[in-house]
Parts: sequence; structure tokens; C-alpha cells
Amino acid sequence: MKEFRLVIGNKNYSPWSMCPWLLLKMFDVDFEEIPIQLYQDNTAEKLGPYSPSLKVPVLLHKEITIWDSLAICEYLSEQILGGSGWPASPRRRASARSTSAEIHSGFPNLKREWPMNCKASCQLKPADALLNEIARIDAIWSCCRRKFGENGRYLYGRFSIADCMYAPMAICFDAYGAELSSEANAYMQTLLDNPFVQKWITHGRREQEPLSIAYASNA
Ligand SMILES: N[C@@H](CCC(=O)N[C@@H](CS)C(=O)NCC(=O)O)C(=O)O
Repeated sequence: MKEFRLVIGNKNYSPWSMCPWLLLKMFDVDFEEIPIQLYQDNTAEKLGPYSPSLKVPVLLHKEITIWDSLAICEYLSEQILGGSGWPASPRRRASARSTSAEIHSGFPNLKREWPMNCKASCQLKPADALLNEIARIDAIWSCCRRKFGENGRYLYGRFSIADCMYAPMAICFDAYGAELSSEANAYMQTLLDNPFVQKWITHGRREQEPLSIAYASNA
């Protein structure tokens, strides 16, 4: 059994599973994936032994269980990455923690109306509330890139947990045709070009479970 085991949902429509998965991949940590098919009659039964919240993702490390995407990323950064999951400077780290927490806890319209679906490719005209949320993400991306991005192509220059938290949004924006500023669009493209993001999308597209928007909109 591997030291790190990550319980994840369907790659096609589990955005939060993607965040720690991407961190583990980017930092070359060996881990076992435990995939659980979400939104089935027996999903809760299958998640029960692993997940106190009956949600994914869950990280199993020795006898420790960590659930919730951002908590897992924090744990990995602290325990095995020597803190390097976050930018090094206090100012950047504070901003990266804030922007990560913001996407994690907010944006209800985006999560409900544009659920992640690696197979989707269409133009969905956003209502005003969703437009405001897209504009806020555009502002975060553009501002961080301008202020902090000089040492690389990611939100804070080099890759960090903040990029893990926004990678699923890049998939959603691409799938549903979000109109972004050129700076935000370039950052979205950086995320979409990441080889592990590509891998996740490819696996998601191969999954055969029928997509139910009613289910996916709870993700
Ligand atoms: N805030 C949690 C959200 C976890 C979450 O909602 N996961 C979804 C999949 S992305 C899930 O497990 N849904 C199953 C369900 O709601 O039954 C996190 O970031 O880990």
C-alpha cells in the first residue's frame, strides 16, 4: 500500500478532487488513487469508510485522514513540501491563501450554473450574477499575474496551491465560453496547457458514466 492514498470522484465532474491530485502530480509525490463513482445509489456506502463528510477528496496518510481539498493541500504543503506549496514571500503567501480560500468558499452561481464537465464545449450565456463572479475571477487572475507573476506563468509566478484551486475553473471557463480579459485568458491557457491538467481532462473525457446536470450541479 502506498504512503499517500487520495480518494477522488469522477474526473469528468469532480472539481475539488482535481485540486490535491494536481498538487501531488506537480510535486511528483507517489500516491495511489482510489476512485469512487459519485452520485450513484451506493456512493455514500462506498465513501463511508473513507470520508467523514461523505464527499471527496480525502487524503489517507498513515493513520491520518484529511478531507476537503484545501485542507489536504495545506497538509501536503506542511508535511512533505516544506511549505513550498505556497509562495515563499509572506505577502504573496497571504494573497495566495486569500484567493484560494475565496474560490473554495464562494462563487455559488459559477459552481451551480457552470459545473465542471471535461466533455462540455458550448457557449452558455451567463446571467448577471454569474457574470459578476466571472468578472471577479478575471480581476483576481489579472491582478495576481500583474503584481506577482514575474517569475513564471502561474498566478504567483511559480506553481502553487492557488493554481490547483483555480485549475477546475479554467476547465469550466473553457467549456462554457467565458469572455475574459487578455491577461486572464493567458493564465487560463497556462492552466489548460499544464500536462497534468491535460491528463485529468483526457481521463475525464474517457469516463462513460452518464452526466446528470442535476447531480453535477451539487459538486
Ligand atoms: N469543500 C469541499 C467540497 C467537496 C465536494 O463537494 N465534493 C463533491 C465532488 S467535487 C462531492 O463529493 N460530492 C458528492 C456529494 O455531494 O454527494 C472540498 O473542497 O473538498
